Amino acid sequence: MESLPRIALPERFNVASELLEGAREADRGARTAFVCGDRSHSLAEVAELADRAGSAFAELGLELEQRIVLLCLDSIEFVASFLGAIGIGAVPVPLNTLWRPRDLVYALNDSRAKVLVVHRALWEPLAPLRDELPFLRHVLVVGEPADGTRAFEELLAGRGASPAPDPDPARARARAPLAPAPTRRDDPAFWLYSSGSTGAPKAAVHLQQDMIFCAELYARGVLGLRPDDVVLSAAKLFFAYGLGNSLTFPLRLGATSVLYPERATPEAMFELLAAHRATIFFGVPTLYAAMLQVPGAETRYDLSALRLCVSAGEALPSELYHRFRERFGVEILDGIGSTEALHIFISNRAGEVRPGASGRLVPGYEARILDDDGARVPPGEIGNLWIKGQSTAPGYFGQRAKSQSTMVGEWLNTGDKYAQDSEGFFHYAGRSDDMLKVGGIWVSPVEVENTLIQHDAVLEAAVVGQADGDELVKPKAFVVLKPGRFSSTALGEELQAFVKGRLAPYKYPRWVEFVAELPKTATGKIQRFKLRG
Ligand code: 3UK
Repeated sequence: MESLPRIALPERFNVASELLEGAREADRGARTAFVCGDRSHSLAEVAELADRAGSAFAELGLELEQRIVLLCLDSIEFVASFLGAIGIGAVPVPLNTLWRPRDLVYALNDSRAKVLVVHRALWEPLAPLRDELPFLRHVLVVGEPADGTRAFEELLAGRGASPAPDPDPARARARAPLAPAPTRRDDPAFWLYSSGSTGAPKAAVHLQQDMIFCAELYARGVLGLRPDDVVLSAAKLFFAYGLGNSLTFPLRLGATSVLYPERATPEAMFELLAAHRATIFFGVPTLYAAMLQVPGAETRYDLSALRLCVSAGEALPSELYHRFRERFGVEILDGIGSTEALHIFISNRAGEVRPGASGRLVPGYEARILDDDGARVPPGEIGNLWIKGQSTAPGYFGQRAKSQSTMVGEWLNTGDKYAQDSEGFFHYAGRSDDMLKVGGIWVSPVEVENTLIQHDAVLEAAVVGQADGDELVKPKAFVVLKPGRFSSTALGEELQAFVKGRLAPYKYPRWVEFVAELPKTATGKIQRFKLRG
C-alpha cells in the first residue's frame, strides 16, 4: 500500500496569503495567473487586486468571520473578492448564478451576509427583493452600479495612489500589502451551498486548510499539475469543482487559469481550448457528450496542447470515454468529488483508466463501504461510501441534525452507493437518496414535483431520473391530471415551460408522461423506484 501523504500546516494560517505567496517575487509575480477574455492578469496583479478588495471590504465594516456573498460570473472580480475576503479573515460565500431569486434570498439570509458582490445583470432580479434582506448592508456591483448600490471598481480604486491596479508587476510588487488576518488553519475560510432532496440548501463550512489538501493530494498527486499547464474548467467557480479547477489548483501549482464568464457551450470550450493552448480541461459528462456532437471538431480546432481531460459531477459512461479518446486522442479521467469533501477523492489516473469506474482512492484519503448497520460489506458488494480526509467540511452552518448524520467523527457520509473491486477500483451504483445529478448539478425530484403540482391541471406528480441516449440521467415527470383535464403534447410542453419559469432551467423534466395514478406505499408515499425505467 502507498504511504499516505500527510501535509502539516502551521497553526496560524491564511489560505489567501498562502495561495498568493510568491506574488512579490520578480519571476513568480510576473507569471500569468488568469486569462479572461483578452485580458491577462499576472500573479502580482491578482495579489494587488485581492489586497484592494480586502481593504475595501474592511472599510465597509466587514470583520473576521463575517460572511460576504459573491454572486459573480467567472471573472477576475470573483477571484479578487474571494481571496481579498479570506485575506481579512471574512468568509466568502459564492452562490450559484443560475439560482432563482427565491433561493438567493434564502442563502443571503441564512448566511447573514453583510456584503454582496454581484454582477450587474445578476442584481437586476434581486433588486426588487432588497426589503427581504435584513442583514445585507452593502451591495457592490460589478459593472454599471444601480440605485442603492456601489461600483465595485470604484471601491477597489479607492485605496493607494494609483486609480487602477498597476499592470506593471514590478510597481505592483512595491506596494505594501495588507497583513493577513490572524486566522488559524482550523478557522472557517469559505462556505459552499449544497442542495438536499428536501428542504433548503445547506452551507458546508470549509476551513483555511482545506483547499491546500485538495491541491496537494489531487491536483499535484493525481493530475501532476505544473507551472506550464494552462487549465480550463467548464464548471464555474461557485461550484467546489470549478473553484478547485480554476482557482486553487492553478494558483497553488503556478499554472495559468482561463476564466470564461459565459455559458460553457461545446463550441465555446473548443474555441478556448484551441485559442489558449490549454493542457487540461475539466468538464462534466453531459458536456463531453455535447462536444462529441460537434461535427468535425477534431479537425476544426487545434487541440494539440491538450494532455488530459477530467470528468466529475456524475458518472462518465464508458462509451463516452472511448468515443472521446478515439476522436481527440485524449483520456478523460473520471473522478468523484463533493462539495463537502471540497474536491475529488476517488479518481482514475492517466494511463491507468478503467472506463466506467470512478477510479481508485486519491492517496491521502481513506474510504469504507458499509451496509446500513455500519458493517463493512465484502469486496465487490454494494454499500454506502464513507470517506475520510483532511479537506472535508466539519459541518453545515446552523444545521445540527444534517451535520450529525453526514459528518460522523472523522468520516463523511457521501450518500453514494459504491462497490470496490479486487483491484481497488470503485464502481458507482447510485445514490442512497432520491437526488439526481443532471449535467453534474443537483436536482431534487421533490422540488420539481412541488412545482408541477402548482399548475392548475396537475393533481399529482412524481419525478425520477431516466437515462438518455448517452446513458446520462435527466429528470422525467409522471403526471396525474385533475378530473376533467386531458393530456396532450401541448400540455406536456406547457408543464415543462411552467417548471423552467419557476426553477433553475436545468431542473425541468425532459419528458412528461401522463398516467392515471402513481405507485404508492400503504402510507401514501410515492414509490419512485417503481417508476425508474
Ligand atoms: C455525485 C459523482 C458518480 C455523487 C464535485 C468537487 O459534484 C461535485 O460536488 P456536489 O456536491 O455533488 C457530489 C455528488 O455528485 N458525483 C460526483 N462526481 C461523480 N457520481 N461519478 C462521479 N465521477 O453523488 C457525489 O456525492 O455537487 C465537487 C469536485 C468534484 C465534484 N464532482
